[in-house]
Amino acid sequence: MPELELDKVLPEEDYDASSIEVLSGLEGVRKRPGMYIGSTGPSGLHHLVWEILDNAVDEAVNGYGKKISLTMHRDGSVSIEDEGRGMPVDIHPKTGIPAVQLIFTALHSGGKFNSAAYKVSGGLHGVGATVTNALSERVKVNVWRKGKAYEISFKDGGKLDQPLREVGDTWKHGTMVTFKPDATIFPNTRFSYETIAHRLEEKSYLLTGVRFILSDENTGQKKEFYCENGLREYVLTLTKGKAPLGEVIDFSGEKEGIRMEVALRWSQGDYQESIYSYANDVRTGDGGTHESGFKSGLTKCLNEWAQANGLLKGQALEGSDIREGLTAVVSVKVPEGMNELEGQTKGKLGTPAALPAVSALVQEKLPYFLDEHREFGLELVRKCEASRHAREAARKAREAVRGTRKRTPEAIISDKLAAAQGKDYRRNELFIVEGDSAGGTAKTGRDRSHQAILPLRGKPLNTYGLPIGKVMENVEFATLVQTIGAGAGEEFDPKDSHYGKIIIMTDADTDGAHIQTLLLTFFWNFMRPLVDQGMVYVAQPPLYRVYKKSDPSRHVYCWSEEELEAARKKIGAGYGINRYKGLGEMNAQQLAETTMNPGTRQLLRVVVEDPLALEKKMGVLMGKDSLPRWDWIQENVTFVLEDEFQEILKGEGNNG
Ligand code: 1YM
Repeated sequence: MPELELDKVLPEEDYDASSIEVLSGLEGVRKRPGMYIGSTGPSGLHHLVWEILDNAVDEAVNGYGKKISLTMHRDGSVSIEDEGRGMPVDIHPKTGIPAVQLIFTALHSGGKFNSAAYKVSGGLHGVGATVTNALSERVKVNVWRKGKAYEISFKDGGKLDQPLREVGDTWKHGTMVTFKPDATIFPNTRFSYETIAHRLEEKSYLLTGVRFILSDENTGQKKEFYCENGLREYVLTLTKGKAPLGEVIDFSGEKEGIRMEVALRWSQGDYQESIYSYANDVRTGDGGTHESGFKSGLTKCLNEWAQANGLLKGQALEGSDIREGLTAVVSVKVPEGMNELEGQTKGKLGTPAALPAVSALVQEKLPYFLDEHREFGLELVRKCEASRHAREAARKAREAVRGTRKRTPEAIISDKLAAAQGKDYRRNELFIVEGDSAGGTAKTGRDRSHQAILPLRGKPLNTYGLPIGKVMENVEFATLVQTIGAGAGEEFDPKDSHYGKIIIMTDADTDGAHIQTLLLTFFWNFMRPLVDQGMVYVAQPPLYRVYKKSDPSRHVYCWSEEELEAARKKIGAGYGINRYKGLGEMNAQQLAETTMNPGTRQLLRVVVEDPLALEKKMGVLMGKDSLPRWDWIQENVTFVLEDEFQEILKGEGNNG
């Protein structure tokens, strides 16, 4: 990645030339936005917010300001305001440029001229405000600092619009950044209230005592996130909808300058382990030394406690036996200089000292809790023992699943499957079709060289929280696993998939949406790499066909009310309308043309932007406990699939 070192880029005298160099840094971001924000999809778009938000959060972490407000405006811009010291406005001696301007125009300018403890923490690469500026149509910065109010603005990807000027006296202190994303960079510039709300909620758990206020001027929605009990409350929220075993346990400590906070809770009848870790308030999605330390400490502690209480009959408990049904949040604050984030997306903590530190903390604090809550401790050990037995049984089930990974001739797999003739697995597509009748139509309409059809009868099983052994007992899912041919659960390997695309095709009604949700729940929990690699799709059958009564060969398919309106106008007088309530109402040729043929169909690719938010919501929507689900339905009224699985409209073409 090209990093611009300010001192090299800006020679002392040559002011004009140097500003051009700086601009070319912004150009670099505009040319290859993916390198800085991951993608120009929704995830990348929201990065623009996170970069500015992280600066405001850093200021609050350092003890300046207790309130951060975020406002989504009508014109598509967003403002973020803090009550910190205000960004520095003094002139950088070498360049003659105000600090605030450099912060927004020079990559990696972050720590160059700051006085004290500013740390470049959040963000993909810590390039912060410059990236947001480079990818915005316009940016305005208001600074209230030392009794004066200032303003500076940029336009067209970071070009200076209005130079910094003093605009009056004030008692306020803080910073407000308003920006509007550049529509020539992002195909979709609309921010998601839900995504932002979730991020602010997450931050509020980590930053006890800071108030986050979100408002959306488009809808009038407003929400506040404020939390006094930190991680404890976080785990409480995460386990909502589960059947908890005991209370939330939390403890904290400090070792070798590393501040640590841990909260955890077990649930009954839940087979997943959900550990969320953070380093300096940034999510470490790939774990790292702090997470390893937590796991090793937990395993040692529970084995020792069980041993000391004469509870272990056979061999020691394995870590995975202990972590079954566990929800935990581990947060460490590592001093600057020790904070090593690894990996492409900086999602893994590498700091060696964090491992023994967290491990020791768990071994020090958890036994106290168990001694004081003996009943709970006994029950927990019993649960772990049960997990061990289940693990033995699951191993046997997995071995059975493993047998399905062989490339069996597909005819043997299921008499319901209409297999593809070609053996180019990357090109092959599997349509999972709601109902036998639509399945029959699809079989006729497909391109048999590379399209296979698997009809589904009725509603699939809700697999949320089930162990793989149970799922494999279900005929429909066993057939699906066999058909895909790549195993399931821990044994799943996408390389073995017989299909490059798995396409869910249901009626465009609520039953269809339910089936989609159940299938996606299965894919997410047992074939997650398929989702991660963008191999799962949802077919989009049209809702209407508008045709000329005098010449029905003149017709237009419509996927929305707007398209219907336009089609009516286009066909003109003497039109007729077919309304498709289900796949079954189309004939084979129509179904092929509108929904299956790669040249003419529309597909939605299933993309998960925020796995944490998804897990949480899936717990609410698919979990055992119906109360949180009721709450959710009350609050959200309509059931919208897009909320659970964020889908990006994906044009067909080069993604073979
Ligand atoms: C809505 C976004 O960016 N607030 C903000 C940023 C800074 C400061 C205060 C700040 C830091 C320091 C001194 C310091 C930044 N400063 C820098 C740089 N809100 C928002 N609030 N005075 C003010 O760390 O020494 C970068 S961001 F580079 F100057 F340190």
